[in-house]
Amino acid sequence: MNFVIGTAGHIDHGKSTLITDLTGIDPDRLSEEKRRGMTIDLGFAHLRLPSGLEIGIVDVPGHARFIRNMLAGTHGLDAVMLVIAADEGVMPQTREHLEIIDLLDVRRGVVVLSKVDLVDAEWLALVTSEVLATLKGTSLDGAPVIAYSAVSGEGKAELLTALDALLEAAGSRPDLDRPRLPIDRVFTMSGFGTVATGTLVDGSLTVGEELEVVPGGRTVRIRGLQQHNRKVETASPGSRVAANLAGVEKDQLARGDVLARPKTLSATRRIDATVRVLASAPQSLRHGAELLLHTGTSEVGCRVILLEVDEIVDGGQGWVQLYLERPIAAAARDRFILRVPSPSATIAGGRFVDVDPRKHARRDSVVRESLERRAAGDVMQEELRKYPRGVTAAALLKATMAPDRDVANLKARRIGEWLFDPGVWQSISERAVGELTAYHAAHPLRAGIAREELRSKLGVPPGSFPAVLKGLTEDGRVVESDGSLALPGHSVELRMEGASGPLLEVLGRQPLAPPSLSEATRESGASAEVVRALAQRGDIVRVGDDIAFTKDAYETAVAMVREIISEGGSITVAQLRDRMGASRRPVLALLEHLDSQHVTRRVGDSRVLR
Ligand SMILES: Nc1nc2c(ncn2[C@@H]2O[C@H](COP(=O)(O)OP(=O)(O)O)[C@@H](O)[C@H]2O)c(=O)[nH]1
Ligand SMILES: [Mg+2]
Repeated sequence: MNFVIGTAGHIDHGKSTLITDLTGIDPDRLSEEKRRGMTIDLGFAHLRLPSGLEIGIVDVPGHARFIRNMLAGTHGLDAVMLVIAADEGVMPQTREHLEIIDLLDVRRGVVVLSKVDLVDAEWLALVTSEVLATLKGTSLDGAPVIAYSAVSGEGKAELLTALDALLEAAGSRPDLDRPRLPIDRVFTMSGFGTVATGTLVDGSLTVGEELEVVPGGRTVRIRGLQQHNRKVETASPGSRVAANLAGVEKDQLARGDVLARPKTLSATRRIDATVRVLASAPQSLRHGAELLLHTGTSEVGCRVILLEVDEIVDGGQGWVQLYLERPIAAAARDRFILRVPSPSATIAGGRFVDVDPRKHARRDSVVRESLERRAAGDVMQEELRKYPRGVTAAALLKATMAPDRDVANLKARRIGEWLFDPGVWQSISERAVGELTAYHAAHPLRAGIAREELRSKLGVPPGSFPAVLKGLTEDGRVVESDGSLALPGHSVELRMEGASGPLLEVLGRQPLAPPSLSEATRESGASAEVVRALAQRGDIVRVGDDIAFTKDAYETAVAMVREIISEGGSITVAQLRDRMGASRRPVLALLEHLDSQHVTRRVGDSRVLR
């Protein structure tokens, strides 16, 4: 099992010292950090707990100016150590970090009351009660509070035992087989090239596999993997990972980018979310507010559309649509924080429910109900409803980041890889039947509508139309023959009685020397529909645009052709004309038609059999 824990707390309260004391690793790795004695960016270490469990540790800066770095380090934590110096007590970033932990819903943690060597028992009791009051109502309410000193060693053993107990209760991370590595650091190592690090979620990574950088779409390959400074072949979810990458330069990657399997994760600029405004927020959340959105390791400017109200006041909750300045990788259920850029302050946070939504009308109860169903866990069923022309299982998984098994549990009409919401499928079926009914009424002598014509009438894209047609056929709504589509009960023959007789009679008067088709239709009064229907049924054979034979005459003429060729080796237009007693036009048309049917082949002025 893999776990990652992080620090939180006000500057100078002893977070980095604690990490060094626990692990022997100084998390302040930048020279500027060493010079100023202050954490600026994230630091990383690892530790073996008394139980034998090996865990990753992320150390964050406490300074208010570096909150964005703290936020990048706090995503994906299994547990947090909130460090509060006993001599100073609760300070501004103690509160702000606690608020962020609460909004990100990190529910496991310990409070380390540090520097206890500097205070007496009376003061310690006072600070302890202040701390307990501060935790009240937050996700860390009830967390153990451990008095600790890096100088005397007091509390260290107790802290390690407490961490073991916390993680034992945590259980392993979900493995959806769709790994995401939100990058928190990129650097180059001589001899290796580009290395990206992060806390891996939702799946495993293996050396050699190809990944996509989201957003951007660049393809990279994993050349090597490390966990806690050791080479591994596979890294599993919930672990700190350093990935050595081929196919990318250091400056082509940045914190906030996410590595994922190709085509499994989308970048988005519009997100529906549920949001909670902090009770202590310095301002309410207003419709149209321009704020900073932090999620995973990324940070992006956004505009907040309040879907139900004009303002959410301190402590309130609501539905929002976020418009981002640029696309970021995001998945439904991911947590986020909203901050005011200046004066810098955290005001709200929440959870994404739809990372590929439409624009919504405000105060629309249908939208709200759909969001409520999504938030209640029906993410995939709700996602399916968004596709009025069907969607593939792969696309649904990408849009929701839900586990594969959710596909099997969907209420859906399934046709191969394609899925249709039951309501959507009913509407497609009804529209198809309506279109066919109308088409048969308008063209009673046609066998049916062309595939492409029905497709465009239904507005179904070429990609899913074969599936739609298969489903309609399976449901007994449509029958297909010779490339045209009809209602199962449709029959041309019944409606042809009376209409076809005169034309057949005109063509049959001198069957081997028929008049032109235009003359014959004029004389018989037959419509183009009748001609088409007769040809489709095989009662007449059209050998040219304006020439048709009755079925019997055509067969007789073909037999004559074969006979003449078998007697003399070949046939000319003149020979056949004499035999049929016809004019040149129908004879020439017939021979050309036989050429095109690969019955005969032209050699000079005569023809031979193929
Ligand atoms: N007396 C005493 N000083 C400490 C203790 N822990 C940290 N310090 C000092 O407090 C200062 C800030 O510590 P640091 O770990 O950098 O705090 P951070 O900003 O929270 O990471 C340093 O000068 C440390 O030596 C402790 O347990 N006792
Ligand atoms: Mg520090």
